[in-house]
Amino acid sequence: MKSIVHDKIYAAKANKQKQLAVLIDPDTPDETLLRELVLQANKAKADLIFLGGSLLVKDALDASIKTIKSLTQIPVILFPGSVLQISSEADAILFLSLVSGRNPELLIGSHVISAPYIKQAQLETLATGYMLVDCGKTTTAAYMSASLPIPYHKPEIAACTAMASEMLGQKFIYMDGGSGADKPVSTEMIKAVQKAVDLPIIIGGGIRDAATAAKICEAGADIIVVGNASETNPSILVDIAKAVHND
Ligand code: 1GP
Repeated sequence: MKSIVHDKIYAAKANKQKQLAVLIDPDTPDETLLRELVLQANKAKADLIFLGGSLLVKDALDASIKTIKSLTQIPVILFPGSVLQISSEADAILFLSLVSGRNPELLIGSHVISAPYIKQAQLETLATGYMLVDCGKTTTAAYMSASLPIPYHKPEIAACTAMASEMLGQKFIYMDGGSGADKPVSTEMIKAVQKAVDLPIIIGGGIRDAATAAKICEAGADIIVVGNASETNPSILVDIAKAVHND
């Protein structure tokens, strides 16, 4: 089993280096914006590119990866909203268990269906305990997963969920307010999870500026994910990266 991306993330954590992941929606309306996002990700020295979405309406996954890969060396990691989002063109896939929910399909069902395809594609798998957190509005992720997110003011639920994920052998924790969340996951919740586990912690949803990214890193996040804000203004990535990398 490959572990190139896994090792890169763990090495950065060991060196106390925070990382920036740029989330790209393969449905990105036009190729010009896709190219601009990748160019700004390069300029920002972003560490990872996540690619995926809770609901995709175009069949553009492979084509998007080819475009991205023609423009950058940054590893492309699938962030799949469903079993349809698998591509051998990517470097790795977040093998997500939706541990905040109690939907068996997203805890094991989809994994069984996708495992042979992932194996055939020779994709590196990143076993991830994925938690949706209620950050103010019903997101596509919460709706599509038919699951209840963790309440915003319940850091102890997040901490216990992260602990269980670590005990089950997950290698990463991803706490997500969902794309376009009104506000990011609270620093109290991030601190509680960081105290509870030794795993790299990925935080996404509603992070729109450098100051917020810095606060979230300080609370214990190892990887900051930025999606919506970069689509609206790709050049914000440079500012956010400076805060994340502490440049
Ligand atoms: C969503 O964590 C990601 O799953 C990123 O969210 O689009 O709000 O940055 P935003």
